[in-house]
Amino acid sequence: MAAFEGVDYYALDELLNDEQKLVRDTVREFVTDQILPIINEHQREGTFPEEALPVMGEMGLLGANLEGYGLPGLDNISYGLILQELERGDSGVRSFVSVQGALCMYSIWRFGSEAQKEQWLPAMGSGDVIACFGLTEPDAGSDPGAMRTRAERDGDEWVLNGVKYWITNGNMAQLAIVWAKTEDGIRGFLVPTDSPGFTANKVTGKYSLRASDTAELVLQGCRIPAANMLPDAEGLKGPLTCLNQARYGIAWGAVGAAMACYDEALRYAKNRIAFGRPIAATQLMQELLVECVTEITKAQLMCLRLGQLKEAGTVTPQQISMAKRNNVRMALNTARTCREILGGNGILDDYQSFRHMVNLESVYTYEGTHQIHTLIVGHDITGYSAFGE
Ligand code: TGC
Ligand code: FAD
Repeated sequence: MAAFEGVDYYALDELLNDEQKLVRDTVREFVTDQILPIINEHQREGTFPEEALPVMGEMGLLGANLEGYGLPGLDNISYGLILQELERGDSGVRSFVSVQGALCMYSIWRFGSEAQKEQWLPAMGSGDVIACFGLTEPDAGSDPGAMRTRAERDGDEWVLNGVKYWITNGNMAQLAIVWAKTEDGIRGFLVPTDSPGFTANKVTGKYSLRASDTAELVLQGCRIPAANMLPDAEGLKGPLTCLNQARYGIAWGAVGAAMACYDEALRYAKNRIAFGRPIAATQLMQELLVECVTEITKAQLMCLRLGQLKEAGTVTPQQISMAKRNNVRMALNTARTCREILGGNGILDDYQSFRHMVNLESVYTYEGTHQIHTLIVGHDITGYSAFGE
């Protein structure tokens, strides 16, 4: 099969500079050569492709838009293109990079002390230390302010008690960033996973994001040094600020998943003969394909503009919510449509659309569900909050 060339109906490549195109093409090649050949095996086994990790570290894909501490400091459009290409491979691989870079490294980079930054950021950038981000709990997902995990000061230590659930990278991680309630409100804690009282358990039975490590974190009298609190994150605003980084990347990543499905369905439709001619020559299949390419193009435009606003430092969380909401729904719809174009073959793992489709069900739900992003934008445009009471 011919190599993947991307989807660029509006000549958007002309809006990218040479460095951005080089970054995009390098990651595209990495995904073609090193992720796609192994992804089905991991999908079947329910394992994260750890063999790709050292390469991702060497390539500078972890925390790629952060500066200092040996990190690449790329612009935000290059960063978005990296996530687009990774999710063209698999949402689980993009998830790993989002959690490591946008949630965990960013938490320390933005809210950590100088000593914390020096201790952790270079090792996280190279992939030598893997981290996870524990915000959600079994009974507090969309409403993280309802969390029950508590941290209490005991002399020179913090003692943490509680359960975090659905935590990406949680079993692989050497470091957990745990958000917990204290006497002074919600604070973030750096919890080495070999701390006494810390356990991670694998979440099993997933249909979706099978090539991603998902865990329950149990903190039972878990003791960490007092110096392990992030000094500059106070209240729910701390973790939510990190979520803005990750949601930005997901808006780009979803486009990559949709591009993979569309590319596959278009090639298939041109080659699949029914009633004596390619199904691509039928009006009904053309309608489906045109809908896909149009929606992908609109999402690409949204990403580029969002990237410009982020580069300018003026982007709002609500603008990011709009792009996460739109692009993930677009990708899920595109994956379903492409699966349909593949007919019966669409349910086989010889093809990618079904895997992307089931993965995107998780992406639709995590980092703020579709409904939560509707309410965030709804609040912004009307001035009325429709959350809760
Ligand atoms: P609310 O009263 O609206 O806000 C509390 C404080 O936070 C501030 N804030 C933000 N700050 C920065 N960025 C944002 N996006 C912010 N949204 C709100 C807000 O200004 C306020 O500040 P202050 O100073 O007044 O205290 O909060 P609420 O309790 O009403 O709840 C609403 C909210 C925002 C929590 C809800 O809309 C929401 O976003 N829920 C979704 C939770 C979520 O996204 N969880 C994700 C967990 S991590 C994950 O899923 C990783 S998946 C793996 C991968 O990424 O690949
Ligand atoms: P709930 O909050 O219980 O929502 C259930 C339904 O109710 C949803 O459809 C929701 O949209 C709707 N709903 C809720 N409130 C309202 C409302 N006010 N109005 C209208 N509808 C509403 N979390 C982490 O902290 N770290 C991670 O690394 C992480 N990784 C994840 C990986 C995977 C594979 C998955 C599936 C989840 C992950 N999460 C992670 C958790 C994720 O962020 C939550 O699942 C998500 O925020 C939704 O929370 P919930 O599952 O508790 O659903």
